[in-house]
Amino acid sequence: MGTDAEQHELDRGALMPIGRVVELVRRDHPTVTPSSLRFLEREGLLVPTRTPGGHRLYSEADVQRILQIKEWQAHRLSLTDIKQRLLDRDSLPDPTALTRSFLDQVFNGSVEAAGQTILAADDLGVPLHTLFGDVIEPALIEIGRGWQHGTVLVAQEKTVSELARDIIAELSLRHAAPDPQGPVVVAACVAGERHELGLRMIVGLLRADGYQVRYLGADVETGILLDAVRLHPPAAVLLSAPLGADAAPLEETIAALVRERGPSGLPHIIAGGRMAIRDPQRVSALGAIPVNGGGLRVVTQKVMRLLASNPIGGH
Ligand code: B12
Repeated sequence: MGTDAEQHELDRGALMPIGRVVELVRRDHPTVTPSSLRFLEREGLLVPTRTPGGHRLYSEADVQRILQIKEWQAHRLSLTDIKQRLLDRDSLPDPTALTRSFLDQVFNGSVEAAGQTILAADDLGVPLHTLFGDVIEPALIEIGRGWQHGTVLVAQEKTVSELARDIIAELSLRHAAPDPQGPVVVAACVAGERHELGLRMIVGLLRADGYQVRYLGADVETGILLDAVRLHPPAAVLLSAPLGADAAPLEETIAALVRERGPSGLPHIIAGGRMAIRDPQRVSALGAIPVNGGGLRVVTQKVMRLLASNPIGGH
């Protein structure tokens, strides 16, 4: 769980000197030194840019690459295997092409092969937020468009969304790194909301970032959510709320949380989903923080920032 300043540094694509990179990588791999980075470079695994004066500068992609190499080394992969994996990864299609090949396989080939396409990209170290935000989310949006225009049957749409659900579940488990001291988050789609894949992916990214998430799934009645809140007092509750004239499920859920915890003991209540996109004012008026816009990656960053500022059990 990095600081805001670090995230900002990575977000704006700043190039970093070797000392800064060592500092960042050491958080997960304490034995890293400037000379071990220079070794990776001599082995041809890494090519930092150079200032006119010859100093090495590393991009965010370089840092991610180093983290990946270190992880593979921790799993005792040989340098030869690591080189091969990096070569395979470098020759992977970009996320847009991966989305295309995933959908082509679902429609014209086998569902299992489509799933393996994404899992293989994960094996090669494509970041989870890329697989979720740049591959799976666009695939689902495209399916929705096809369904709306009558070119995709409901049966096809369901096949893709069920497959996406399986993949998201598998990747979330692979990457979960819960910090036992870290904050607990309860997440659910309110009653009536069956679109759960967006929240499921956010949950996966939070788990990978150390959060302990109790995820309850789609269409969750208020009483069930309250039981989860009693069992695992959360620092935040994430709710997905549908669009529609009826705001009652969200309103009822928030009112029940207020009764349960009292206004001063309330966790952050963060609401996303269609209602937060179309009518954020209404979400605020109901007592939740609306989070919307910019796609999965941006939405998850916004949630993480809110969680980091949480007054209850924050970190
Ligand atoms: C798969 C799907 C379904 C599946 C859902 C399966 C599942 N397990 O989730 C099923 C078959 C159940 C379904 C049903 C329906 N669907 Co549907 N569905 C989709 C589809 C194709 C993909 C949804 C998806 O996962 N998208 C990808 C995720 C990542 O995006 P997302 O859900 O919008 O989430 C984003 C944000 O909202 C946010 N977010 C979501 N939850 C949360 C929670 C928090 C806390 C935060 C911070 C953020 C957040 O995170 C994401 C960031 O980008 C979309 C098409 C589309 N454009 O999305 C249609 C779509 C959403 N469905 C639609 C419709 C109309 C329906 C039905 C009414 C159809 C019907 N007549 O029965 C029902 C309603 C069911 C219900 N009661 O909820 C419309 C909605 C139109 C609108 N006005 O908003 C869409 C847009 C299709 C279309 N093009 O018209 N659907």
